[in-house]
Amino acid sequence: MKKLSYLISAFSLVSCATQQVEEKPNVIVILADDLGFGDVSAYGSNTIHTPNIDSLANGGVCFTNGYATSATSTPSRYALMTGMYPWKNKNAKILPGDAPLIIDENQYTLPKMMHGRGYITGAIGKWHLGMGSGNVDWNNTVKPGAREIGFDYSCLIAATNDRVPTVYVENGDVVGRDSLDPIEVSYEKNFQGEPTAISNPEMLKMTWAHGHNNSIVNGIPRIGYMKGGQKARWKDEDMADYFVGKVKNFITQHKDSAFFLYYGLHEPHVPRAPHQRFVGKTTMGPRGDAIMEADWCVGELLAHLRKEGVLEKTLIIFSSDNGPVLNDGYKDGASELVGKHSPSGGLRGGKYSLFDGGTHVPFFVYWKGRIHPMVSDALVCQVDILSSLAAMLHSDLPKGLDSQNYMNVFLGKKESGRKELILEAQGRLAYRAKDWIMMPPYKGSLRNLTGNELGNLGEFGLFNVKTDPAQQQNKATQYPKILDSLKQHFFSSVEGYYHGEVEEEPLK
Ligand code: NG6
Ligand code: CA
Repeated sequence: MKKLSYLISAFSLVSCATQQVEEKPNVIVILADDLGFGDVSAYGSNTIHTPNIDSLANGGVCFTNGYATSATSTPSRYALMTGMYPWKNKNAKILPGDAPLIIDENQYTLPKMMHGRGYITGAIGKWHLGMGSGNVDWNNTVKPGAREIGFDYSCLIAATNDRVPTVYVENGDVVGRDSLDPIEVSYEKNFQGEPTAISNPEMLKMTWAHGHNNSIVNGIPRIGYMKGGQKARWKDEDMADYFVGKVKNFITQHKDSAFFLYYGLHEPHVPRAPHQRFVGKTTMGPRGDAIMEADWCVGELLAHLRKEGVLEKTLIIFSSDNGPVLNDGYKDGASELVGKHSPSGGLRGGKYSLFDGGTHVPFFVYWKGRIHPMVSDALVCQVDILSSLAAMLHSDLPKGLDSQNYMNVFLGKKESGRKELILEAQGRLAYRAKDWIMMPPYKGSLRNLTGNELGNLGEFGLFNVKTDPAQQQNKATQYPKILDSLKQHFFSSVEGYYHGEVEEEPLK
């Protein structure tokens, strides 16, 4: 009898251990930058071919109603990292390259949660959540940063690829910094004698359309002024290879322990300067070619996981920080060459927009051998990644997060997702409940300099995005009861945060 119970408990120990191993996969979140719902062939577009990204969609759960919380990068990434709606933090808006970290060091975060469950955590690629605490000295270790919010390792660009400082920051240190050629950064004024797009247009290999006429780095004019750090400056054409190399190292180094990797692709954000290998791969010019480069990065990552024997132990989430844009401030032919391709996949608006094109993005969850491939129309959002992974890992969460657990939906085991979601576009808010989207009567320009429609309807908007995904028919007058019910839910959820009028953030 004793022997038997010993055997049983030994058996349950083993099965418990196996189960734990099974439920503790590596987790990789790949977040593309400005990649639209229509920019991947997985959703049926035949104007572009993204086989590697498609392999995640076709081998996993391909979400047709996947959302970022926000139509721009910083707020979107803030929600992913903290599990909080970004409009609750007034600093969560497009940050300059010298902005302080907007996540409080005491705040709960996705990497802290993963770390707490024994994961080695890494952040590679685009950051855009601020670094340091103001007046950053780029010639010394910059902190607080990724480490302080839970990442053991980081190799990042501080903001965007069009903003200074144009350097890589690895574990808080500028890679290749040189005390004899110190780096200085200003978003106010130029440093004496430094070339800008205005003073030295002959140095440019890419011209600007709006904004982007400050310091010139690698022949490309940027937002903001920078001096020094010549040896540390990145070459845009090599950025994809650089980060893919870091991603591979991270995986190889930590393949024997559970790891969590946040991989922020810089494509197809401006400036679009893909490596020569991708130039001309599409008929759409640099924007299309940059998407090919991003697809290649995903292929490299998958091949490396396979090579290291950890592909089947790795859960991969792929999405984009916000919707697409063609002319985002450089004359790179994106609008002229787009042809029949629809970056937003037919959704209205795009980046910066409160219309669906701003936040409705590609969204795939892949776990080889564990997820049955399927298409899901469940409403899912990046803000829920934190609570969902926490549930999978049996981690306790603090109260008050906006993040909710939809792990079964992410794994394709359940088909009903969120009931409601609040979306943000440069301070303006919209409300999605089931198939309806309600947009408050924001005034202001119809479009910004990019040409994207912003969603300032001047009256209440009510759209059924199931029957009318392009949001062409405002049903507000036809369905006053639905409108009222959505308004009620929305206004009670955003009390204290909704400001009828929003001062437009100029694109400069
Ligand atoms: C805008 C920039 C745009 C892009 C964006 C941030 C101008 C004229 N436009 O202000 O080019 O950098 O900020 O994009 O400067 S995001 O995807 O990181 O949110
Ligand atoms: Ca973006």
